[in-house]
Amino acid sequence: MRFLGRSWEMREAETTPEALFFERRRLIGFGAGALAAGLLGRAHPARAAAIDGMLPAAPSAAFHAAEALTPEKAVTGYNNFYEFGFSKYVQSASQKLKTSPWTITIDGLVEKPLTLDVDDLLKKVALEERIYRHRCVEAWSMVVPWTGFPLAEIVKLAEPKAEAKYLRMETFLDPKVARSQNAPQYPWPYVEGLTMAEATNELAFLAVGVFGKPMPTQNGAPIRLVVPWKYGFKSAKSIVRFSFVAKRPETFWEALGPDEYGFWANVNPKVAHPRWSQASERRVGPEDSVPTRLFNGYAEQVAGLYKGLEKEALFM
Ligand SMILES: Nc1nc2c(c(=O)[nH]1)N[C@H]1C(S)=C(S)[C@@H](COP(=O)(O)O)O[C@H]1N2
Ligand SMILES: [Mo]
Repeated sequence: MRFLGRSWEMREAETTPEALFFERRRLIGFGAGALAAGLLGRAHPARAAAIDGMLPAAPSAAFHAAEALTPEKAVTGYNNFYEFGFSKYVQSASQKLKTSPWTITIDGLVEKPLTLDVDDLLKKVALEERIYRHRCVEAWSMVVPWTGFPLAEIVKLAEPKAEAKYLRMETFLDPKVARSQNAPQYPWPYVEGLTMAEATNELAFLAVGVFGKPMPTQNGAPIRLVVPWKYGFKSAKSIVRFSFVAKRPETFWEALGPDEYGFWANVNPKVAHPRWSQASERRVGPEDSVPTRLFNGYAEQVAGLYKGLEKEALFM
């Protein structure tokens, strides 16, 4: 779906830096069969999900932003969700993903492995609305009211063993509904990871709604990560598995381009991406340029996580 004439679309063509990177990596095209499957797939009828009756959630007193919210149409109409295509306009293609029922597996080095539907997970947590800045590595940003619960709740439920050092998160894998997943040169499914200290930081959030409504598919329904001090690619969408592991997981983007999209990916205006500056960012909607802030303005909450790690590429 396009929002032709909107200011945030006028600024650029369909391809943006991350997408261009994808294109450069593309060695073989999509097979005709895969393309046909994508075109012929039909949207699933919506099924009543628990989240429908749980919104709107109370606004968080602690987590808000002084900035104006990004227009809802921009947040839900200008997305990165490469499973559904390399442009920003994946709203329509993503509707093929059936997001209810939705099974989530919590496994790995834990006392309490768990497989449950997202609806049952929602019964175990309290929802709140938090307004967070969202900064894509491509140097655009938004201010978004997410509804969800702390990622730390997953850690509490799972009771990780002492050997668990990282939390690995995995997006769904279904090439029949996600056209790009037919491209074998990419390391699908999308994987992201955090250290245990990051995963239990108060800012780390699992979002199930936005603007007081259930999460639209293109934003990562039914459940997606939001880690606002990191570049947007860390915030994996449509998660099906949380695994507690001993070794740092290799992430999707690290596997594709370790020199451009690293594991830590903390926002820093002083550390340029190899192909562009990160000093400022474009606020989608008003289209103004604002200075980028260290840790996206969340240094107070997260700077302490990185003491002793100064030798690592923390800002890539
Ligand atoms: N599974 C998955 N998660 C993903 C992505 C993706 O392509 N696939 N894109 C990431 C990137 S690059 C960004 S900037 C944000 C975009 O989130 P939004 O579309 O809700 O703004 O999602 C992140 N999570
Ligand atoms: Mo991004």
